[in-house]
Amino acid sequence: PQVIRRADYRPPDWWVKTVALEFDLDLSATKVSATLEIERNGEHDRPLRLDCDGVLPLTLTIDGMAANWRHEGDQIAIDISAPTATVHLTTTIAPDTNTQLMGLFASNGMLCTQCEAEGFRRIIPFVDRPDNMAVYEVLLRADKTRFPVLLANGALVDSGDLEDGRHYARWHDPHPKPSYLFALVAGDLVATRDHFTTRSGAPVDLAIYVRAGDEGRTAHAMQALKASMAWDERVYGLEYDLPVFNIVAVSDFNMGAMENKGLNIFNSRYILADPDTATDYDYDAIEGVVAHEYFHNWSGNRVTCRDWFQLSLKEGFTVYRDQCFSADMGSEAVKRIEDVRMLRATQFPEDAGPLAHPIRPDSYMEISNFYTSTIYNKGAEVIRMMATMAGPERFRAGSDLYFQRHDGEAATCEQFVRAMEDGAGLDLGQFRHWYEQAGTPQVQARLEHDADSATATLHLRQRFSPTPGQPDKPLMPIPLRTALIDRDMKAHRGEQLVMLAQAEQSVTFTGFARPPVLSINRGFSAPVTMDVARRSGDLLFLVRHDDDPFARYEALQQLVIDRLIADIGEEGAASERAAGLEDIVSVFGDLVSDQRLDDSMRTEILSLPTEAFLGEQMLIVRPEAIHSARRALRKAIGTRLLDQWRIVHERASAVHYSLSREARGARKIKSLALGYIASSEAPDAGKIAFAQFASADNMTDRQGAMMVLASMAGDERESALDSFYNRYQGNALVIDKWFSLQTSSAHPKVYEQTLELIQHKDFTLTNPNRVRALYWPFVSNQAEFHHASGRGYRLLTDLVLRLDPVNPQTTARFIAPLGRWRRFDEARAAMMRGCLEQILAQPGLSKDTTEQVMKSLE
Ligand code: HT7
Ligand code: ZN
Repeated sequence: PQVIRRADYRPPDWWVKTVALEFDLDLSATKVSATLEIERNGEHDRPLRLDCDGVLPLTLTIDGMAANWRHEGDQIAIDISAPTATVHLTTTIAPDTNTQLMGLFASNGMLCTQCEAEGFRRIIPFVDRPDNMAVYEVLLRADKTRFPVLLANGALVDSGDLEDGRHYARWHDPHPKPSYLFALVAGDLVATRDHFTTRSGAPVDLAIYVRAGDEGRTAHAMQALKASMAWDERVYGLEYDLPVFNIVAVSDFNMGAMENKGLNIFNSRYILADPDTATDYDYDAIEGVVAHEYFHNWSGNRVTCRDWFQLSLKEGFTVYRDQCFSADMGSEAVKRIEDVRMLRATQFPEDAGPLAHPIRPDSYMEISNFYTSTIYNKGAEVIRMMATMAGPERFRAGSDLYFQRHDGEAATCEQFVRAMEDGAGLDLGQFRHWYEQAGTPQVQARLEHDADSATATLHLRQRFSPTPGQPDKPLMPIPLRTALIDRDMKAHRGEQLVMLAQAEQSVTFTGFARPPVLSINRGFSAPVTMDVARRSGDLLFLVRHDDDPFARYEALQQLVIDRLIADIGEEGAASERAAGLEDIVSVFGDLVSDQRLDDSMRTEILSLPTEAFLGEQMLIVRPEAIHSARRALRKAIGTRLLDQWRIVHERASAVHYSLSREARGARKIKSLALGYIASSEAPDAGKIAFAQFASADNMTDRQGAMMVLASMAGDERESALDSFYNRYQGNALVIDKWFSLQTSSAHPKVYEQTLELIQHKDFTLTNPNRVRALYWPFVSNQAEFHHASGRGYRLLTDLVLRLDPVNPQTTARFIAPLGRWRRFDEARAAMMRGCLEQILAQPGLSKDTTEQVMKSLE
């Protein structure tokens, strides 16, 4: 496939200024016509080039005269002599055969679009690039019975009936936008409606459209939408700018949601919730995604991206904004822990592997492959660092200037950084390397104490590992929130922001007669790995006394990681390891009843790192050893603290269901306690888990119990799984959970069960949610996926080969796990490479999958 390079950016030769679209909608043959007002960009005689993917014009006129076109790669070229022209073209497309779910596609009898990044060219040939911003008017015609609801961007300007049981709706969006923000929906949908009045007094009609029967599950999404609108006004001074804001939920969708102007389209899993079918985690995800898409109205739509290399301009900034929103809506500390856990689970491995890329990449083959954790989550961390360096007021001044300067434009990351420099008064010269450089920086820290001068000197170093195409890297400025904690007072004199900008740097703090304890990278102020030289006992001290909740969490995680890595490598004397275990059990025991913690935070702190994360800490991952060491530690914590876990479980079980913070915390700790009770192998564990399952009046408790049962042997497991399935048959989102519960379990027969599930009548390759629900937990189940026989790799290869012709975008996301072959022993690495080679040899393999496989083999 052709490589597209950032350095080759040139503005388009022709601008499309206005677009009038007409659709005669039909599941199998939709007729599309487009009238484009175009304008030559500068002095040249180059043709108008329109991007096409699977569609060609059936008719084409220029200023009313039939015109010729020719193929040039993935484009058609049309010679035009005048400086401006009216181009009219027509085509016909078949939404019901569009299994890629890009462009116009059918989902459960409705029609909808997905145009980001390059889907619009599957609807009509067009200048399909984000720097072409045009005003759209859209006329939709369809059968009134099958498609009673007709929606597009902007506001409805006209509607009415036509002959033969058809009707029409005309929509106009006054805001110039790139084609990737175009959307239409047609279907038999019901709306939940509400209103919002902007700070300036403008009324906005809000609606969430779902299939009949789902309307009782939209209240939480609507609440989240109104809260997001108010938050963006309060925190960023940004108001909504159309009289309507529509959301539509669809079941077949490649990603989470899409921020089309005035018509957001959502994967139904990020809209539909009620206590019986959605967990607390689902509720939070809905709140976060609704906010994310709403915030795009400014960070993405009003100011969009010049080209797709700038994707993090809108995605990194918008993720940062939605993270802050969710922190404000709930617990800042818990949200930070969740976000860092996600970054470490997804972005750190990506940044350390063959698919590593900077947050502003230099090249790509298929842009869909760049909707990555690096662009989104590391992108958000880069914005967060600027916010940390500037402080809230100056950061807001920077963002105000950015929106003022670039409103209505297609901008670049460099323009964002410049606005931050000018508005926030930051010098971001060296900081720009964060945009250019892939890989996670490694920071070493050591605190040296000098009793004579009563000083503590912090010695810091930064290091980088090479990443593909970047063998050497420049130094980066790394903001480290730091505190030195007095051992007696168990307090510090204030936190400092230490900027590590050189390869090695030392900072001296005065007034420390005794060596203090170092608390560094508090709140995870920089997305780096820390290697801190510590005195024995320091981590335990931090777990008990650090006033930064993230640092407390981090200290216990580190203590556990150190312990497990030592166990896996059988490092140190057995007696030392036993003493280490005593420390962990004892601190867990204290934290189970620590009054300073709420239950939600308590659950975070007392959760063990995943097997995959432990693997990340090792040069060569040893799946079986990790699995047994972690299991043994869980068993020890479960057994030694069994009485306490029982008390916690009972206490939490007495709390009635509500969405209050306390009740949610109780549900969270309840299932954690249940998990430890099960790990203790207490004879009544199955009975307790089944009782939680059977008496649950909400999905959080039911799923929490089911997760524990799914890993157990015995009748309770089968009976709970059957009852879960029978209760929710027909509810696709809950049946997704039923699949995931089984493929993520630690049951000894999980592989065989997964094979059976692939044959289950409810499994289908055409629904991305279902594919991800079954396969993703299996692939993330380290001990199973990396089974020494290679059967896990073969199972995934089989999926890739079957799914690629159906949905290449979803397929390509499954390549990364095989691409990690360098981190495994020779036998596993050879099998993983063999699978990649087998995939690459498949005739007709998509561009998406080819790019990921080629890079993984390099
Ligand atoms: N901006 C949206 C991206 C998106 C997307 C990209 C490729 C293929 C399908 C897609 N659906 C949505 C999502 C977001 O970040 O808000
Ligand atoms: Zn986004």
